[in-house]
Amino acid sequence: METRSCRSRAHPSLALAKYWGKRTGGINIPATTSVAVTLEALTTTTTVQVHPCPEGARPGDRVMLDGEVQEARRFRPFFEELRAIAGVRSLPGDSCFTVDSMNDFPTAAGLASSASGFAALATAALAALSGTANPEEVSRLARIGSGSACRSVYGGFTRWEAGSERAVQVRDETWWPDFRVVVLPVTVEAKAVTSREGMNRTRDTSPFYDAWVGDAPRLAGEVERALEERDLERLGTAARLSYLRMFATMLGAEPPLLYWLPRSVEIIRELARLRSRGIPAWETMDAGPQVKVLTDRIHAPLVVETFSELLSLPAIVSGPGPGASVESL
Ligand code: 2P0
Repeated sequence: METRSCRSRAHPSLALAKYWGKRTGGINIPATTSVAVTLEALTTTTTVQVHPCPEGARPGDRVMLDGEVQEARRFRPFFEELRAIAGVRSLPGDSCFTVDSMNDFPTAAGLASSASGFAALATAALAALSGTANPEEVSRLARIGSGSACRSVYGGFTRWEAGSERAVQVRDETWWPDFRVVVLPVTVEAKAVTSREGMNRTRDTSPFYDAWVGDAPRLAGEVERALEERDLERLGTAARLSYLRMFATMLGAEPPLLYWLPRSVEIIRELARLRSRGIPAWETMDAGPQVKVLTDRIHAPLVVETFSELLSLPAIVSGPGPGASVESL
């Protein structure tokens, strides 16, 4: 076979209602329904080459991320699934994959780099193999690499139902043009405990886990209704409950998980003061110390200005962005 290559782009998926916990009996099958926004201002660009496997080196796939070779084990289930899809479709599944991926933002620090990373990888790999990338198939494949990646395949606002193998789009990126997320990076350091390990530890040891899972559908429904109404206060209030309950559950794990830094807490407290003055700004956080603020186009500059001195990197302001796409084939 000849070598074929494809370049793709994808953006991270920021959960407004959180995915935290996996069901057993599948790979990355979520225990909670998550609802998310795809962030235009952060981008992963990935090139995949499909080529004959090198002699004596099976499976022979190679992944570079921001110029560094990645541990093969993390990618094995993904490539196994990709080869299975290729087999079913009579595509050249005995080939090997060489991946070169770049993020224009800090990797593995709680900015959802694995979401955009696997969405871009699944898009480019399927397009390189078959010439096209059907979003349903891409979303299912991306999930094998990293759960939240199945949401990044779609633009705008997305839902990934508990128990589901893929995400769906709720509203596209034109639905709420004034919606903004301000990302406040308080550190550039990679997190100490991966989301995967953290989720499993929480499920296996936190006495609060069942309550978290039981409450999650109601919060996801509330977030979706707020999106439908473009009601920022309702959305921000529900998103805060979702992330704080997620962290409450993590704090109950053994050993406990605490991703926050003092600066994260400083920002959370200052945002409460801004809201008491009528500024619409509600925070959410993920498996890392960075704070993301849900606000609107008019107030985003004030949020940036308020926190600029506390940050390790400049704040990033983002609107809802498009789904993963093929750049060149
Ligand atoms: C989310 N996070 O909904 C949640 C909220 C972090 C906190 O999805 O094990 O990298 O690959 O399925 O998707 C981060 O976890 O975890 C995540 P895996 P993933 O965005």
